[in-house]
Amino acid sequence: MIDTPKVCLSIAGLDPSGGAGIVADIKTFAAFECFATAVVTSVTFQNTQGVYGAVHQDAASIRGQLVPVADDYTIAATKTGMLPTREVIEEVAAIIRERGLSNLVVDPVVRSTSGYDLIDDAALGSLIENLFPLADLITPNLPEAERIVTSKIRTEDDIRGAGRAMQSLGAKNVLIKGGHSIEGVAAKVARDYLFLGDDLVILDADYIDSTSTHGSGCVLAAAITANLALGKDLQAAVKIAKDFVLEGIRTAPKLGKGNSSPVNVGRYWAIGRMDGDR
Ligand code: PXL
Repeated sequence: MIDTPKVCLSIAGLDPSGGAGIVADIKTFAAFECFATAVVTSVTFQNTQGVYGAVHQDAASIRGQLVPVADDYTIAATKTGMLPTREVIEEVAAIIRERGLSNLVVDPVVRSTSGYDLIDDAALGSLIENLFPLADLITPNLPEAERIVTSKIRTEDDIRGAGRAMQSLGAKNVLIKGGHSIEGVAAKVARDYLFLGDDLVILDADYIDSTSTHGSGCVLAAAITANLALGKDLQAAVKIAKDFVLEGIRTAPKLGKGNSSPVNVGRYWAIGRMDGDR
């Protein structure tokens, strides 16, 4: 008998080139042997060379996609990624509240690596107001954290201030990613800061100098989501996810002609290395 898998839900944008967004999330859920479900918030036009446009969904589309899935399955954990408009955010938040969806990871996607704005200012305010209080974890990178707290982050003191500021905006726990460009942190260290309630856990790994990082934020948040679905606590889930992304950058297949090549998302190390010899 095959065990019933944990169902994970991604509410995110479609990157048809497969590096980021829901395609990356689905592959990541599958890598951890979770059952992937997905609600599309925006259809983007992109490849490894750039982002060329997007057609956003409206509230009726979000509700139309999400409610039948929530009616039918027990959703063990949910991740949100690109939520392009205030309308989409308000509907997503309303349904999460109505359905009591727990184990919620909010990746506050603001702009693509190539500099395309994936969300407008009104939407960012709504994301903070409506989704931060529902999230078990938010996962901003440095530019996202700067835009959320509206100040520059240069030092570890700034990071601490930003993490606590985001908690006071309603986020219970905050993971600020990408401390390798912070003053006083060695350039070879990829340092992330996990604000876990009143605690701060510093997570260090070797920094890999690579452009094959397209989708790394999506994969990290999706891997955390999958591990929460599997019953891991937040700190353990973040550590496993960080290992998974680093391995994904290290073994990236260098696909595409552009500068933003996707990370590798594979079952091999998710299951094989973390859980022994299954
Ligand atoms: O990595 C941020 C991101 C999230 N979601 C979608 C994206 C991107 C970046 O390009 O396209 C759909």
